[in-house]
Amino acid sequence: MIIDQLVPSASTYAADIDWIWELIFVLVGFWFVLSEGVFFWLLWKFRKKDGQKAQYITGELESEKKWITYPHLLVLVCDIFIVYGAVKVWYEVKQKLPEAQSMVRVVGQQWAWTFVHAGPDGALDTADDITTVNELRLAKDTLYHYKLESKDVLHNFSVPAFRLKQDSIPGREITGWFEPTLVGDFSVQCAEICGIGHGLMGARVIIETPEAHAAWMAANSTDGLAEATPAEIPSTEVAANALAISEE
Ligand SMILES: [Cu+2]
Repeated sequence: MIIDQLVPSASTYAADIDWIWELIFVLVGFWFVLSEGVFFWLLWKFRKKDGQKAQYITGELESEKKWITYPHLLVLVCDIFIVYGAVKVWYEVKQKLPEAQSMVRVVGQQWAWTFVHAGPDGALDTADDITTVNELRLAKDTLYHYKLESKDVLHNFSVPAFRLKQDSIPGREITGWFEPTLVGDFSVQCAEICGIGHGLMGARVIIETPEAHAAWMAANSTDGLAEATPAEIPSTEVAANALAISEE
């Protein structure tokens, strides 16, 4: 409600993340405004007055302590709602791994993102994979698994429009998922300080209709190139080719 006014929500779980964010915002916001309001009202009400000596209160009497105890209990009740909502959303987004329709490998390095698209066969590490730099191409309404890696230091694959933020860790392959729901061009960022070029480590995610995406795959997959040159293409040449494609 509040967030998608500012950042478009372009994945199936964006609304779940927004919901828990807004629940926390409303509950914490209510107590913040109330407590700050009472605080400044008390400062004003009991301000220094001529001829009136300040009282020393230890706060040990029941009649004084209740001003802390009762609000504290009410805040704890709010915590139950937040914990319940957080576990529910975490389970839906991070614990569940719905079946993939396609795959993409995401590799962070100082300071760029490399995306290996599965290509027409939907599987990684096959001849028809398409490699691009700083440009992730996806089809709308397709469930992707991503395999997130890092070549050097900690990075963080952040796609605000998906409400996705995941650390990439050298030596590990982290699997997650997303399903784009909106055709468009959205930003990808690195959300983990990773060196002097961290701020330049931006990329784009381009979500197309399944038809347009299939046409892009057909035009760029090495299968198409293999048809033109039946000899096996060395992998370095494939990557160089993909780079040229991404720069077009
Ligand atoms: Cu980075």
